[in-house]
Amino acid sequence: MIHFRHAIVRPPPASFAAGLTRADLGAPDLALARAQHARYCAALEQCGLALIRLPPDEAHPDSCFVEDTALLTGRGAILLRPGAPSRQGEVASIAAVLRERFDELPAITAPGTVDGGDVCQADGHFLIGLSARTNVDGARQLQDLLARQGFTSATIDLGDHADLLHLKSGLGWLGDGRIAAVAALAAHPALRAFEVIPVAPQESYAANCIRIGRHVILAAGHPGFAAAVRALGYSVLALDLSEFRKMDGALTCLSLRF
Ligand code: CIR
Repeated sequence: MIHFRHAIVRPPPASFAAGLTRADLGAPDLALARAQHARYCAALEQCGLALIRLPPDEAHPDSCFVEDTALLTGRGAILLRPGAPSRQGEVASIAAVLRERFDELPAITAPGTVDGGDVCQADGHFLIGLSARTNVDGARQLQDLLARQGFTSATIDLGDHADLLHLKSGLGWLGDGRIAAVAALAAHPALRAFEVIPVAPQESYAANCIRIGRHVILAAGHPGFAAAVRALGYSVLALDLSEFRKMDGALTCLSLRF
């Protein structure tokens, strides 16, 4: 999807630095993270979205990464089950918000696990990454639930790409049949039907981008990819995400758009 009206967001809690990370970039600065989050929210509003702002969830250091808890497809909502045990408690408060807006709320159940960061919607088709967070059982459950909503789907095994935490750490839907992808994923058969916009190795963090209407939000500091996106005719909004990157987070994970 590229047309959204709403987004659910939640600022980083005071416990943010205690979250999970594999990045070796040092501890995040909470005040700067909150300022970057505020700028992120402003960018979503600039793209025309109405924000549903949840209070910080102190019990869950990674709770600002709301994307991993649910999937909103344009045809319905699905509750996910994050692969990291420390994050599974994040789902309940998101479920309460979604229950007010969606009549049905099916859920991924144990032993299945799915992180939203492993799910990339490309119009009527979904790409699902099999990763350290999303297992085969969870992916199968998700594929069944998506089929009931009339969507097709395919899986991409990230087993050989340990540097990618999630599928969307390495690719992003640009709309118009286009997917931005790092070299490790660009030639995957599951992407054959799409026009792949390559993301250079030194700019791989930029692959996680968000298309909304005529805008593409991307991480600042990636001039090559920004120029490629502009050349496609999109308007680029570049945001500094340094403090979220320290916690293995990127753009898409900071909101649930619908
Ligand atoms: C985690 O490891 O779960 C968080 N520190 C980062 C999650 C980022 N989520 C995403 O990219 N969808």
